[in-house]
Amino acid sequence: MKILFLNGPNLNLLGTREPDKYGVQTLKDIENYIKDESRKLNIEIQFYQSNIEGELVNKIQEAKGVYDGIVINPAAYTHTSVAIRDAILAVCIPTVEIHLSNIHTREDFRKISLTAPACIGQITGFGAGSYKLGLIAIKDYLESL
Ligand code: CA2
Repeated sequence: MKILFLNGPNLNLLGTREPDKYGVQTLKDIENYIKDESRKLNIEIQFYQSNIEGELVNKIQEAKGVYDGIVINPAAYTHTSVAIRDAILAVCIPTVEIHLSNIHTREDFRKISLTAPACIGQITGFGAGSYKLGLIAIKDYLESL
């Protein structure tokens, strides 16, 4: 099983600012944690971060035929990106949306996700744990097919 983890804008800053909202771990720390977990589950993963919407769209398109599932934290693009939503729908790869913070308890504009309706489900508010829960969710979903 091959899973692609995608990370949107500013997540490269994790662990350096706003630890109250997003925790103290860097994205590299989370990647290492998820790599350890995926090894135990015999899952191959790739981690990718971009601040550029089109690069995330390209990665989703390129995942077709290569990855069985996608776990995505689209970050701010969650609330704005029709392009990412359309790309997820176009490739027909089962996708789980994840967030570190609980977007439903924050500002009104964060409560709306344009990307979640293209996904099989959304996990939000468990910090770095959302990445592990995303891994388990996509694995269970793919095994149930
Ligand atoms: O809670 C999440 O995972 C978010 O996707 C994080 C995004 C935010 O726009 C979404 O509404 C919810 C923000 C990621 C920015 O991360 C930073 C990390 C450190 C310092 C500044 C920003």
